[in-house]
Amino acid sequence: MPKTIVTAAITGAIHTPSMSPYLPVTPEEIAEHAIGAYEAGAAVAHVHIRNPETGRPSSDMDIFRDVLARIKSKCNIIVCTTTGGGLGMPTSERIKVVPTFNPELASFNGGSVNFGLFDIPERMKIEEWKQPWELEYLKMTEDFIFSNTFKSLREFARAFEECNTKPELEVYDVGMINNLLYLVRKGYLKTPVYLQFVMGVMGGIQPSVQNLVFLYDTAKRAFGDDFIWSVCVAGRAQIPICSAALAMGGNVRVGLEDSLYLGKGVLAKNSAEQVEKIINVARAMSIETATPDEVREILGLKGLDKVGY
Ligand code: KMH
Ligand code: ZN
Repeated sequence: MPKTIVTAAITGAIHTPSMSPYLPVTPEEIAEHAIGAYEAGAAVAHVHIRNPETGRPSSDMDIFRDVLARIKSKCNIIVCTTTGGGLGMPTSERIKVVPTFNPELASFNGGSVNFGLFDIPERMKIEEWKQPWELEYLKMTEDFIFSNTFKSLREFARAFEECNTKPELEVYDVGMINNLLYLVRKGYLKTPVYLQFVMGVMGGIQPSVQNLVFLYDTAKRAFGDDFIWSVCVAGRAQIPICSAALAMGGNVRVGLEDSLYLGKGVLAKNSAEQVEKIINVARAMSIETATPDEVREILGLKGLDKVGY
């Protein structure tokens, strides 16, 4: 049985500083959480960056450089840079991280979705907002399409190819598997593809074991044996659905990007705590987790000596 890939998504662009005091914001904090996730057993860190003063998702390449250098100076974790960026960022800003840093792995969003965060303020009952941008950022998503048109998918695929960056294909709903199959058939993406099933974003597929099996079966019909898959879950079903994925032979992603909690009513202090939790579940199932170098082998990555940071 191949070893399992554990990814930690460190800060993301869904949560805002008022939702948890533990959400990493500065380059130091983001790097420190990524290194902590590595020490806890994660082989991949999925990284977004934020404006260190306001905590707002950012596409500033100097901040990215700082974070990437800090992580690389301390460990050999694979960094999967985001090309999703922050909500409302133009695609031209989102892709820049790939040609600028030539990462080994980067997220590649598989289609458009009405990425709905507008319900979070009511659900979380936040009493005081630390930053003036937060509420508006969340509310505007009621009328916001996270745009990944076929034209931009083709352009993203070309940029990834030129930089020999492996795409981690984010699948927010089942139809996106067909978008990706189209890109493979046209020769824009190479197999084996690496799929990340993203469950629980409002506007996308909701987390359940049935839906996870549906995603897996659909991917199997599309790609045969030519795919590797992982799952991540926004919200409280993070650990339960990741546990189901482990039982199905899949790979898992946890981290504060997807859930701020460690358990009911308990905020996670960092992504490492969630990594530790899911690795304990894996151990209980006699599933071994892969080191960064083993994941490089599994995913066919070019290696840390070939990145541009
Ligand atoms: N920024 C979100 C809209 C990614 O990193 O590529 C989606 C996201 C995916 O976080
Ligand atoms: Zn992300």
